[in-house]
Amino acid sequence: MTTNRTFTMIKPDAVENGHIGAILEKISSAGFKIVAMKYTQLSIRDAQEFYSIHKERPFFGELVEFMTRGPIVAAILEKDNAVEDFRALIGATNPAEAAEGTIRKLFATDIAENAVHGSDSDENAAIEGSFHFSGREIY
Ligand code: RTP
Ligand code: MG
Repeated sequence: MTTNRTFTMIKPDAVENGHIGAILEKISSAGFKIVAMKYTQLSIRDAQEFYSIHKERPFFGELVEFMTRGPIVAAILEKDNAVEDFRALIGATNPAEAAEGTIRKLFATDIAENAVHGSDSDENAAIEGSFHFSGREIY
């Protein structure tokens, strides 16, 4: 099942800017089915663990501060080829380099505050989904 799923977060910037509805509409229109979803806020410890792969990067402190400053929407999405297709839907990390029509092109602020997260592999999709949801929260 995990190969047909990915994990996403609508990040604090997009929530603050009122883009939850528009982003969910793009996700649904692209054929993704929401199988789990919650409105929540990451603690500093949560963000440090979730992004631990980046802990040596110069932007790590800024990333943790950003991701914890307000609520997010976390969701597990299902679709054939979910991980790759969702990365295509959100666009490049830096919105200035993101393709026209992608979620980051439309809604991101800059390379740091880039509106959405998308898992980068099937393995990470499964890890990240379980980080946020128990089995009873996935339908
Ligand atoms: P994500 O994991 O959130 O889907 O983003 P991504 O794969 O496109 O990018 P990644 O390299 O995994 O970076 C994770 C997040 O860290 C922030 N970032 N800031 N200031 C900077 O240069 C910088 N670079 C990355 C972004 O929020 C990025 O999405
Ligand atoms: Mg990433």
